[in-house]
This record gives sequence, C-alpha cells and structure tokens, in this order.
Amino acid sequence: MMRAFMKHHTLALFALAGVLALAGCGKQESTAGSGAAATDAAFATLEFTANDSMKFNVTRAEVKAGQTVKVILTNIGSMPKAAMGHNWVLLKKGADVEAFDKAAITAQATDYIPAAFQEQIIAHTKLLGPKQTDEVSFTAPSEPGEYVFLCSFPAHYQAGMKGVLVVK
Ligand SMILES: [Cu+2]
Repeated sequence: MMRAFMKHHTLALFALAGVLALAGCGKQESTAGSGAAATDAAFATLEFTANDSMKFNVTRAEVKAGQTVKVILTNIGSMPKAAMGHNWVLLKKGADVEAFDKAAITAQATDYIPAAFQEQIIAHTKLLGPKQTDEVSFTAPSEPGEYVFLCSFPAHYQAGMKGVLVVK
C-alpha cells in the first residue's frame, strides 16, 4: 500500500518538474526599476505604484510594438483621494502633454480626464484613492518610440509624476 503510494507520488513529482521546465522555456522576464514586469512575445504586464510624495515607482518601462499590455496601478499612499488621488494616463505620440495636463485641472467631474483630449489618450486607469488598485489593458502602439505617461491629478505632473513607455 505504502509502496504504491510512494511510486505514484514520485511520478507526480516528475510530471510537475516537466511542466515547470517547459514553462521556464521561452519566457522572458525583465524588471523595470523596482516594479515587476513580465513580458513575452504577445503580452506584457507592468505594475506601477503611486505614493503620497507624488511619485511613480517606475518612470521608464519597455514594451514591444503591438503587444497586449496590462498596466496595474496601486495607490500605496494613505492621504484621501480628494487631496492625493492618482491615475496612470498614457498619451499618444505627439500629444501636447502640457496642454493635456492644463485641461485636466478643470476636469474634476471626469476624474481629471479632460474630454477634449480624449483622442490623445491611448489608455488610462481610474483615479485611485489610498490602497486602491486598478488595471487597464491596451494594445501597444505599432510605431516604436517614446510615449509619455502621467498622473493627471492637479499639480502631480508638474511635480514629476510622469514617465516614459518605450515601444520597441
Ligand atoms: Cu498623482
């Protein structure tokens, strides 16, 4: 009885090891700053945090053209949303970032996403209060280059809450 169990157990372990070895092949991992980033040919996940000092943990991240990208933003601060809310907004190439940010100041009703600039946005998360998380998935642009992301809460971009998504 015990022997039969052991044999079965050993086989199961071998099978598991085989699966893990397969999973390890062909998968590339890369890390941008202190944020975790996992990429493969078709899919990339980028994790960002935002804090009470108006900073993203990662200010430069890379994806491949045409990749499906999932961005996860977590507000790790503790100040109230009305005073220190954060979002993650990715703008199209050639977007007027300064003008976008200026328009965002008066867009409180739409969580600081200015309606007039909707067509300059590739993707954005919700505006997050303390300890909240949101994620957004989008297709990376087909055109390689540098795309600006920012937090559009008033004054945060000016304080440095911005970064670059590099499309390779
Ligand atoms: Cu912010």
